[in-house]
Amino acid sequence: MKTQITTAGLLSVFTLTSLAGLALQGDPEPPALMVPISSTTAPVDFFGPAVPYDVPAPTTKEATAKRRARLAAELGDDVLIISAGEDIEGRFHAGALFYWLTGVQVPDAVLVIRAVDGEVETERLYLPPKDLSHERWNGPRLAPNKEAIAQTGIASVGKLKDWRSDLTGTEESPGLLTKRSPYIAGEDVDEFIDSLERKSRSATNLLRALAAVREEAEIAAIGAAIDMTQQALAEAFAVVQPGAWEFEAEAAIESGYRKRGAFGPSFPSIVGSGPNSCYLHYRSNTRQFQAGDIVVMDVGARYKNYCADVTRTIPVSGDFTPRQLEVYTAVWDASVAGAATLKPGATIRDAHMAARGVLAERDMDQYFLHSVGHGLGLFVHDTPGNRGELKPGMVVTIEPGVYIAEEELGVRIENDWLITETGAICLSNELPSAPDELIAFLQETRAKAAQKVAPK
Ligand SMILES: [Mn+2]
Repeated sequence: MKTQITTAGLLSVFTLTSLAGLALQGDPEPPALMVPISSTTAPVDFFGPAVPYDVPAPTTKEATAKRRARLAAELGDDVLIISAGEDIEGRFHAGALFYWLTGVQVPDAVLVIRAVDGEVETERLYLPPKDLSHERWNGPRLAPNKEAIAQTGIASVGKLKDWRSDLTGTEESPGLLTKRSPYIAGEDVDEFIDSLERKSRSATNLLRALAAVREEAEIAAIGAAIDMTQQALAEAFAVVQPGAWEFEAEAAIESGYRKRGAFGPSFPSIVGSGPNSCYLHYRSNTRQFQAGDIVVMDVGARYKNYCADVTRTIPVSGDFTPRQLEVYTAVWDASVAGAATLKPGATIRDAHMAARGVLAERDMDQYFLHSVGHGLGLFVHDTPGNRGELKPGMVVTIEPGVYIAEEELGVRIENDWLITETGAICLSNELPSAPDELIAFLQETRAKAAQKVAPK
């Protein structure tokens, strides 16, 4: 995406591809963004060296304080209990909604907020104790002390072992839990509340809805995740050749994220060639590419806790067969029709029906097996769902697909869109997806890669 978007900058964004140009139909003025984007990252460079991204952190203590205040307004007089989640394996990242509220990356940590009259009455972060032996093995970890209060801006911190007793209290000193229903999120807090036989409600949908209209810095982080995903896909384009393997393309993609500063993939990378192009969530990535195959790559980086989700489908041989082009063009036209519906007040379902209508005209709708898109941000599949109203500042994907198993021919095209006050702008349009532009870019990418490995 063009992250440097000003009113003038929008025009150049829209002229980049025909898909982005959609947002200008019947609209002589470039649409104003409700959320200005002021990131300083450069436009996507596909052929230069990989440079780590550095966009401002979206989850600062100032941002999380505002988010907790907005949450309290929704809680009224209720209590929210949310946990960071377990450190199961690999590199820990806290549950996205916990992190959104705290900016804290400590396994098992718990946040309790009690609201009164729609304002934060008590907020306390519970952390494991200072443990130098643990830190010797694993590195520094935030502990329950003044430093944690200063760093997080959360009014009070406690020891992890105390959060249950603080909630329930004793007969002499009543705890934080009121007779009203607490909102909860996280398995261990679920079990605890169950053990008290108190009624509770899941906090997940409430928090997702609160977070769905993204802040300026969140949009910049999503944009960076999308940009590095496009770059990583372009690098994989050069790897996809007859005789190479699906896992080699996967390795190029995930290396492409990491060397640019991403946490890693935001979901298991899908690289499905030939028959595997028709398995929607194929992820073993173990087949050897053959000339004439088509390959679906549905992938996305996670960066500063925000997700990208971009799909490109390319021919292994470097050009589509006539039949592949026919199907690809139908999916492309469906994606254009779907994206054209995006605007405040519309829904993903509207986009779905528009895309399905195009595929029905080509007699391909029976091969369209999933919804046309979803919200994107803290989660790969985020709010809004199919029927949630789109609002300026939301980010959604549009990803129609046609999967003809008997022909080993699956095609999916996925782009990410920011909803504006009057329509939407494409955040993933620097990596082409229109049929002609895609093939031209694929061939250019391979030619450049071949030059790099040519003997001197
Ligand atoms: Mn998707």
